[in-house]
Amino acid sequence: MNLIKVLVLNVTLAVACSAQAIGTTGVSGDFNGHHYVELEDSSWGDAEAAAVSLGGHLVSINGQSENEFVRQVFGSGTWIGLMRIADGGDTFVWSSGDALGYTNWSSFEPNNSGGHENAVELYSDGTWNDLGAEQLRRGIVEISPVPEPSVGIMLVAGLGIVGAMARRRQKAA
Ligand SMILES: [Ca+2]
Ligand SMILES: [Ca+2]
Repeated sequence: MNLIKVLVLNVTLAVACSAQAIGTTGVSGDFNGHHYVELEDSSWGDAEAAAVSLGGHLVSINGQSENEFVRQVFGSGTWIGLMRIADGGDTFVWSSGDALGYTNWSSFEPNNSGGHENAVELYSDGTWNDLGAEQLRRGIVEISPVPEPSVGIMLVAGLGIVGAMARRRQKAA
């Protein structure tokens, strides 16, 4: 997890010579309880930094249905959260820290053309291509809901307090 953060930071620093706020396009959607927001064109590193500032990460596509949702709502020319962890390496990770399971590479991809294709974009057919992180694409942000204390937990805690008060009253009697 920390390693990923350091790597993301490295990519961010390498790509972002001048930090500038990346705006949103106004296109957004919801899938499986998660909220998705589209960013304006930027490098992959700037897009991931903007995603973090919005409380999420670039999208981690965890299955075919999520891939199809992203393709339909946001289309091609978009960054997803997948990144190559080392120049020339074969290992890709999600910037969110999600485990990499489902993949949907385009034919002959990832080809690492030129040796520095360390970021991943979505094609119009929903397949994936590794691409230089300095290229400009619309980042897709995935924001997971913040867990709230459940009613059940609050109820148990409340009963505990009532129980303690009852015991104290018994002792006093
Ligand atoms: Ca996801
Ligand atoms: Ca490629």
